[in-house]
Amino acid sequence: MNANLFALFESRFPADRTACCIETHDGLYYSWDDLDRATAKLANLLTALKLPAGSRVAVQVEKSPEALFLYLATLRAGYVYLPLNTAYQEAEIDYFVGNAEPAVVVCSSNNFGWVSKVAFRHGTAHVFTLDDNRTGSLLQRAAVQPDTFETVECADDDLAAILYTSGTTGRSKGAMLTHRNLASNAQTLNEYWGWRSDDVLLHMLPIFHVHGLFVASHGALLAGAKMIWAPKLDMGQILKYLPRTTVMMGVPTYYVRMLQEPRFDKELCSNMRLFVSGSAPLLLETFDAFRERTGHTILERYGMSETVMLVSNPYDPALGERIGGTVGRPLPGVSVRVTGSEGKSCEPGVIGNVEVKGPNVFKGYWRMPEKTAEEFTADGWFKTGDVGRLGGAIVSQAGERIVPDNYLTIVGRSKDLIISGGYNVYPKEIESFIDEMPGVVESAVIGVPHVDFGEAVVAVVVRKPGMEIDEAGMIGTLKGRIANFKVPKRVHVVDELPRNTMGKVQKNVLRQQFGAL
Ligand code: MLC
Ligand code: AMP
Repeated sequence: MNANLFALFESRFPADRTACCIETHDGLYYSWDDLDRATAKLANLLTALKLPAGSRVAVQVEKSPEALFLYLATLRAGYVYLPLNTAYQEAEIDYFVGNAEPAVVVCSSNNFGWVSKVAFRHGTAHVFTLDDNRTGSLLQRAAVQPDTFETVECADDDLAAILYTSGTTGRSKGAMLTHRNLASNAQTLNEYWGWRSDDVLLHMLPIFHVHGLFVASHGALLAGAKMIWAPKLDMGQILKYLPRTTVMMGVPTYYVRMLQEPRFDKELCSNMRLFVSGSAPLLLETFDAFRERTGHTILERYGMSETVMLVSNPYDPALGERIGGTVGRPLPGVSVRVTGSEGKSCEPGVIGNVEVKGPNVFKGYWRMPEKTAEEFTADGWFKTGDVGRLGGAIVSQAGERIVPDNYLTIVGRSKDLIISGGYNVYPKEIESFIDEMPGVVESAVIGVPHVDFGEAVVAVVVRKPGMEIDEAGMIGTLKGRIANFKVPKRVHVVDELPRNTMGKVQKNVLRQQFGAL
């Protein structure tokens, strides 16, 4: 059997291919036939380029149905998709392109000048443009291609995508996901979340990360269900489309913002069957307030780029309750354990390192065999870098709630990572940019609580004697160099950083001191 993920989607297309597959915020309708033809044309174009087997197709474009079709066409043609956050700037793109050596780069026409220079410098053979208004050289070239294509045969273990995920110490690592990783997870979620062909997904997430590209899109594609496609989080569009929607997914910021909108109420959600939250911790107060306002219980789940989805609160009440503050139970086929410092499994309720196994766990980091080996235990479990417990109790203002032993609660991370509005920021990377700036001796970047983004990035900087550091100036300079969500919201200047006896910067002390924005 062909293990190509696209072949799985194809096998589930609805019988009526004239039915709507994607409706856009600007009033366009794409049928399943349109998806089939557009992906065939794009797959024919990629094939005509005679790329070597396993070639990477790196894509940094605004969200559009055509961008999704490019992803699907890359799968269909048997190549490897490499999505890139639209906020990334030249230094970041330079690293990804240099590391992944894609044969094809697709960018928006506004960025063609600098992206093509970077790509050609690293030996990329083909650079195309794709804009979110159905224009660009990619579509021009694809337009003359045939609109049928026989999906390429793939093996389970063939690469489908590489997702860059930042490293705690060095540079970003490319997590290699296979067709089997993605297909097994999509099939599991299809059943576990009760996807139906008459579902309508309000798709508002970006499509360059696991949540929007895989979890949301795959869910609808596998169910043969329709998507309403919006470019970004927009309350006006939520108010407009929610009455026609049955499923919505978001990072916690989405739910925080929905609760801030007075017109967001029970009535608006009367057609909904499922709200999913993930990518960052959902505060219990948001979970409770959402239930109070809408009568709906948000389903929180947990995953990562290296593994797609791992753990989820149940959809079906027969399987258990959705417990706020927890991320639920290991998905069918996924094993989760929590281990202590000697690698032994912890007793229920005891906090330790979260380790996982399953068909969804990635193949390794792109061209980093040593790093890959370090992230797995001797007995083959992947170390998530998250810290949590199975069972135990959730304590809130309402009192203490005992949690069943098969429910996981994430309580922190062993990796020095900030999650801001669902995007990961690695302090080390920001510190290295700041440390190169004039007048700086050293810096420490921390995450502090933020009502909208969950956590916000804050920098604490030691200046050279006699030098001035201007907060606004430093923030302005960083905005020109790194993705905007990584730029500190505040910069505090100090004479020295607090250190422990080992000489390690005490970030907990800084978080206490500079915790308020
Ligand atoms: C935008 N800004 C942010 C930010 N997003 N700052 C910190 N953190 C963020 N996440 C800043 C911009 O720099 C800008 O600053 C200002 O906010 C307005 O920008 P915007 O683009 O208009 O913001 P907005 O549209 O409101 O975006 C916020 C958001 C977005 C939360 C909707 O960040 C978002 O869609 N996040 C989703 C991320 C996601 O999909 N994560 C999934 C990862 S997968 P200035 O100063 O320039 O004005 C994963 C695995 C798993 O983790 O388990 O799912
Ligand atoms: P990424 O590397 O972008 O894939 O981010 C994965 C990380 O996001 C995980 O390792 C967790 O730290 C975090 N994460 C994802 N979902 C949740 C959740 N529901 N609660 C807490 N953290 C989460």
